[in-house]
Amino acid sequence: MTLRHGKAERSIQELYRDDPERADALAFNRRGALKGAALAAMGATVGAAIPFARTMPEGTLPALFARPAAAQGTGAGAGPQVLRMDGKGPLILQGERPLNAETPEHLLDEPVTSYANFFIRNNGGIPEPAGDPRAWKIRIDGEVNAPLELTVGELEGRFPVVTRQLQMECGGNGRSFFQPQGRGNQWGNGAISNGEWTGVRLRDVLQAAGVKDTARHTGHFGADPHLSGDPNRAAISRGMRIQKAMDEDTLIVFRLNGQPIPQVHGAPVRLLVPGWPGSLSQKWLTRVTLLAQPHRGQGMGGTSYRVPVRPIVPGSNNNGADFADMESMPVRAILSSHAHGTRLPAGTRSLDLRGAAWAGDLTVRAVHASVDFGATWTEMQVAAPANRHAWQRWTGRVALPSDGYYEIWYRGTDSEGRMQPHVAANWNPQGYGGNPISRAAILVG
Ligand SMILES: Nc1nc2c(c(=O)[nH]1)N[C@H]1C(S)=C(S)[C@@H](COP(=O)(O)O)O[C@H]1N2
Ligand SMILES: [Mo]
Repeated sequence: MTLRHGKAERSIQELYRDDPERADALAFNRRGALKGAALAAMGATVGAAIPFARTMPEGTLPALFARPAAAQGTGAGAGPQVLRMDGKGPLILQGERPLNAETPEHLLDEPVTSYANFFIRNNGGIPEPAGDPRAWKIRIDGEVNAPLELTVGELEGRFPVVTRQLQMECGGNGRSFFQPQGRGNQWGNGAISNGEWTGVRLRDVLQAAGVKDTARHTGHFGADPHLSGDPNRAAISRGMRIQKAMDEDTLIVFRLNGQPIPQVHGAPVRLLVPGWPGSLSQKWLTRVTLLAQPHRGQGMGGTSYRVPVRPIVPGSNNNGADFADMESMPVRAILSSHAHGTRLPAGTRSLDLRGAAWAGDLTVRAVHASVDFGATWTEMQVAAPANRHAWQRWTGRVALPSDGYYEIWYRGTDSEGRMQPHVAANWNPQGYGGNPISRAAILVG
């Protein structure tokens, strides 16, 4: 179906892509409601009648077209590139050098994320597997009374071993929702995992070395090579305030889901710093140093993992000098029961929805879903987390009045009452903290 636009006739989809404002003005006829020919055109383009056309918002691209091709498992246009790797599911390949892959939301349907569906985020190369994993050494130094060198075997023998479900989310999760685009992998909502990790508390290990009063920050080091091959450059080396290092859920882990950690996820040991940017969870861990000042490693300072304290003009240049480090990640809900672009049989009149939600160091108070473009919202049931810093699963049912094109909108609210916003807010050059309300397109009939 086409809309008249000057001399040329173009599909509304093309028009939305090339000139969204003009497309919107034409489709909505500048009266804020889809009517007549425009309604028919929009319906034909999305492939069905639109039962809630009355509340379809002007100025918002239909979800069917809005979600970037790389972030949708199905749907129109060039399909995403799929990761091919032993033991891994069909993750969305974000890049091969470094290797990065995102989990489509509908594959995050397991309460505990399996290796197959665990997203991959690398900044450098992947090191060769250790010959003897238990002999791998990590060093604790800096502002401590007595620097320590410990093998993985010693870690496991010397400190209490704990097993926890912990969510780990890339600091750039949701980056693709920013306008204009932020620099980096264009993640949808799928750079998140909730593994069952086994290890020892970082706190116990630091205390064994004797934490000096001067210790205020950590610095983390790993064995992965920088892409340039320069041995003097770190792929990534981040650090955090000592308070987070002393949290009982901040671990040095050596098992994922009861098995040795797979190589791509940081074997044989890594940090697991739940609720804060995933970049703090150093893989192939070799050293943690304690510092009086913030660490100055790769990925610290400037605009890296930092967000504006006062909003800046979207798209503007900013060196991030007065930004603040990202710490606890913002609330986000995912939908795992239905893939974006799913077609359901004619006559389907209700949907049983399922998903997960999390909110950094906080918990999730509520998840709501809407099938009428946000005019009304249905509260979902949100389960308690398996333990602190685990994600929370949610379920609920929504009613569909007739066949047609729907968008399932879903949004979380954290334990302090903060809700996911309508658009990615607090724009920043590298696109951190984008957690707008999500939308999945569903066709019935
Ligand atoms: N050594 C090392 N650790 C690292 C990284 C890396 O590139 N090198 N990437 C970080 C980032 S940005 C994220 S989001 C998580 C991803 O962990 P995963 O690949 O196991 O999912 O690892 C973090 N730890
Ligand atoms: Mo990340």
